[in-house]
Amino acid sequence: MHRQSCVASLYSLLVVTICLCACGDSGSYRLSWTLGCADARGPCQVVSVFSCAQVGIDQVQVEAVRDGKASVSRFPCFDRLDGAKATGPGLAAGEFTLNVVGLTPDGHVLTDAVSQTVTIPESGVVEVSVDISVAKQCADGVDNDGDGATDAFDPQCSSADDDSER
Ligand SMILES: [Ca+2]
Ligand SMILES: [Ca+2]
Repeated sequence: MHRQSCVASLYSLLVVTICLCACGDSGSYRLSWTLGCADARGPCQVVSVFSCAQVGIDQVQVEAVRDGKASVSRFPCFDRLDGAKATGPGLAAGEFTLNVVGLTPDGHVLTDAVSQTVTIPESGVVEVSVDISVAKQCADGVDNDGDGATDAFDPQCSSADDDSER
């Protein structure tokens, strides 16, 4: 009898613990991204790590801002399991502004921020998608034409604003 109730309480403790870890009581965002679809300068759909590497992006940084406070998360630009998608951290329910940028392999901000307002639910996720505009070819840290010279070192680049290494 005693053992049974002990097992029962252990079991309910386990259920509560699992629920605290897995259920949570906060929602988040589920973000998917494309690269340079809008201006037709990027690969648009991200199908591999190469889609990201060819425009110099290694990670996607998301800043979730509310009342001047920001929660910053970084995700791989292309995840082997998740692709060009990521689930954000637990956030309080309500309206947030998401500022999304692409980062270089050494963690510098490479792209202009794209901002989107979302309403985080009490639980579960709100689906969001953004199109990240890519950097100019002469400022993306990539040897775009494969001639061994990158950006300012490429004689074909007239300035950092030049969008062609060719
Ligand atoms: Ca380049
Ligand atoms: Ca080059």
